[in-house]
Amino acid sequence: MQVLETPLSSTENLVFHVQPGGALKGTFRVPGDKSISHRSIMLGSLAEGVTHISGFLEGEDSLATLRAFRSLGVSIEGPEKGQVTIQGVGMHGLKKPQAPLDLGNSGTSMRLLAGLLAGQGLEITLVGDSSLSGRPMRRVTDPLRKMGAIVETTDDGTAPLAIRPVKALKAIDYELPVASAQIKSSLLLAGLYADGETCVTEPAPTRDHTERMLKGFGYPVQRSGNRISVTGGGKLTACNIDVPSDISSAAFFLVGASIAPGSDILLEHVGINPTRDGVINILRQMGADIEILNRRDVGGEPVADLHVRSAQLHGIDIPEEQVPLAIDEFPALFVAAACAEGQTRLTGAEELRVKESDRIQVMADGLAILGADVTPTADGIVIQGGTLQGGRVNSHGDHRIAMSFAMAALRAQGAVVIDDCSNVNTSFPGFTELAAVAGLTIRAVEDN
Ligand code: SPQ
Repeated sequence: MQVLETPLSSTENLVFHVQPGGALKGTFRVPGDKSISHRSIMLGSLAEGVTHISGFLEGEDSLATLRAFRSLGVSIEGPEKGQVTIQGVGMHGLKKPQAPLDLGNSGTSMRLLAGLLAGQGLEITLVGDSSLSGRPMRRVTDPLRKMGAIVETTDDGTAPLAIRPVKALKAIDYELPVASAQIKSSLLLAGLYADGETCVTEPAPTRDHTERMLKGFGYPVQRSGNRISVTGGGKLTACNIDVPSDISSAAFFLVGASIAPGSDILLEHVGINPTRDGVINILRQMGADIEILNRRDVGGEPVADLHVRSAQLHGIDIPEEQVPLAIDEFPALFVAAACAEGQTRLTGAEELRVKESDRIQVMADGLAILGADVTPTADGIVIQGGTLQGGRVNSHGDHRIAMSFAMAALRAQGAVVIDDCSNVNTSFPGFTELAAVAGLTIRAVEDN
């Protein structure tokens, strides 16, 4: 199979060396929101007219989406300091790519594109790196088939995904088996091309960036409780998008500043969409000192500045309704729990096992190396707070695990060395530089 772009993630071992102790101080802006960046490229490409994006995340995941749309014939300028300009081709203007689309490490790109491309009448193959090629895809291909799409997986239900042309898609009424914004979004995007009204019911609220952005592009979206629907056959009108800072990237600093005595930071322009703010709610329940300042609305997304000062955290039973609202922040929250007084218990989070890594097991293994008392369970973890020592841990190529262990060093009694960190670039380019300015003593070393 010929792939046009060079592979998105490098194979060399990028190792983080983080010295123990320190405090976080200063005013910072973390990079743009990954989920919103993906969606801005997708909808901007299908819109009529020119879409300008500012604050676009120049990380490998959102760049994978951008390159995919270039390969689908869309003219996209940038990114240049977060600015991107898209000449929209309209709902039916995408062209057959010359080669499979390489989506690197990005689950969002693959699952949303499966839906968006299912009704284009084009033959397209989607491929990813070894981590993405191990993640479950039937969760989107099964309902897409019910809509009449032809989207094939491997026998294991994984990528590559082979999309074949079909004449038409039909609307379905689908109950999501898991709380997943990626499945919801994939079906809504396919629904734009379906005959009739596509309805998706979610078991619990999940991030609603797709719905908000569709409305921003002038496409009607109905919501009644947990049931969301779109009617096919409409059009998108180009608009300007200001991408807020990613709360999932801010989370490392929220945790770092909370656990490191003497810390005092201000994180500017952070997206605080209520379907993403679980990390703030959970940390506050643990006793964190987080002030939400200057709340405002930016292009349909709530944004604020977050002021964080260190505090003595205590363990809690994490309320299950917070789980989908903080799903990507648990690696960082586990570090907070390991530094808290008493026990923290997480349940209802089995989805963590099918992310870029098995985030329950990989975090449990790393925290145990650092001397924490952790017990992984099928759907969560139990963490007894205490003292952390230094040690060498492996992120298993998972960006969020790597950055979480970097913050753990703030409370460790020896240096923390983290293997396999190059995928930090998928969501947080410039992490080591920003973390160093904030007060972490961190070095990234290539070890071939
Ligand atoms: O894109 P990818 O690789 O799936 O990224 C992750 C992450 O940690 O960055 C998950 F591993 O975020 C997902 C998130 O977990 C991004 C996302 C979205 O933009 O719609 C939704 C969530 O996934 P899901 O499976 O719960 O819908």
